[in-house]
Amino acid sequence: MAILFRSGPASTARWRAPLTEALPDHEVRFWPETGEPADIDYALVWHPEPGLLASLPSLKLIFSLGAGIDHVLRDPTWPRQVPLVRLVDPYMTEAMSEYIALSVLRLHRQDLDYRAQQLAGVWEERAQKNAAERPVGILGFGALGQVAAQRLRAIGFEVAGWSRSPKQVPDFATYSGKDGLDALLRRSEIVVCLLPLTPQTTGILNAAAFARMPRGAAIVNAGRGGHLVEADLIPALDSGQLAGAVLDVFQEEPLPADHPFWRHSRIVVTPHVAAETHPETAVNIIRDAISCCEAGRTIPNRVDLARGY
Ligand code: NDP
Ligand code: OXD
Repeated sequence: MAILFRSGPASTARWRAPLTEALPDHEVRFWPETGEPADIDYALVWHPEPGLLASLPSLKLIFSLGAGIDHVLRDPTWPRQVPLVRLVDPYMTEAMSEYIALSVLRLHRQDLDYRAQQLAGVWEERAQKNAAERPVGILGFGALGQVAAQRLRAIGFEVAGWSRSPKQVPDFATYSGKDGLDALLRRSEIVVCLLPLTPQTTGILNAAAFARMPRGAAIVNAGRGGHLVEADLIPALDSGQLAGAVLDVFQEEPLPADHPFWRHSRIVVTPHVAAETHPETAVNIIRDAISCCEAGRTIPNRVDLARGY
């Protein structure tokens, strides 16, 4: 009974000890040392190469080494009959809510302007409102979106969430569907994207969406690079329709050295670190899911392929 771990070298180094310690009854193989493919029951993957999962004939479960699963679904050969499980780890959720709070506060407190003033040696006050006067909208009101919303609300922001299915969440205005998206964009001075990447959400942050937001609004994208139509962002910033953007995810990662986002004064770039997977806590979630699978119990956080996330 073996487990295959497939991620990049830095991630492999971080996972090796926690994973082998948490699962002493399983042989853990670290890609590319796959060994006999038929021995492998469980695969833990981040951006597996197309064909890898299909080459493992005895797979019982596939784990995404993250909350998103788009990196698995992009392989047309992945074995759809094998349950796919994503990571829903409270440690990561906390990390994301910190990132969102920081990003929203940076935009709200005009950090980009003060940074520019500092570099130019300019001592000048800017008009500043309080958080309660700056409505924030979160696209994707799931595991990450709702906790981020609570964190923002504790700071004082009026937060609304947008999801696929209608929801009632105490203390928050909620929207769903196309009309709901329109309403959320029109009310939100800062729009945070925490959606999964699906055909329905691809390109959702585009020129038409920016035009519906109040003039001088801002965006935070910590979902996936595919949510943003990158060519639409700089024109929206340069025209003043948007005042700023904090971006953690990009169409191409690492962000190419000559990409204009690196040097735009109204864009903050972070290297896909909003909520990194945390092996020390994630291994417990993986161990519990394997126990459920082996005992024939319901496996938590199994991806619903009909919804696509
Ligand atoms: P969840 O599945 O818990 O939540 C997803 C939310 O998006 C749900 O509210 C869902 O609606 C909503 N949604 C999905 N499709 C649509 C749609 N077509 N229209 C409107 N709403 C939609 O996911 P998580 O919160 O755990 O994670 C969200 C994403 O965050 C991940 O898929 C990943 O891409 C990204 N992520 C980024 C990280 C980073 O470091 N930058 C780290 C971790 C995750 P409903 O509630 O109705 O199902
Ligand atoms: C994830 C991510 O999906 O890190 O967990 O982006």
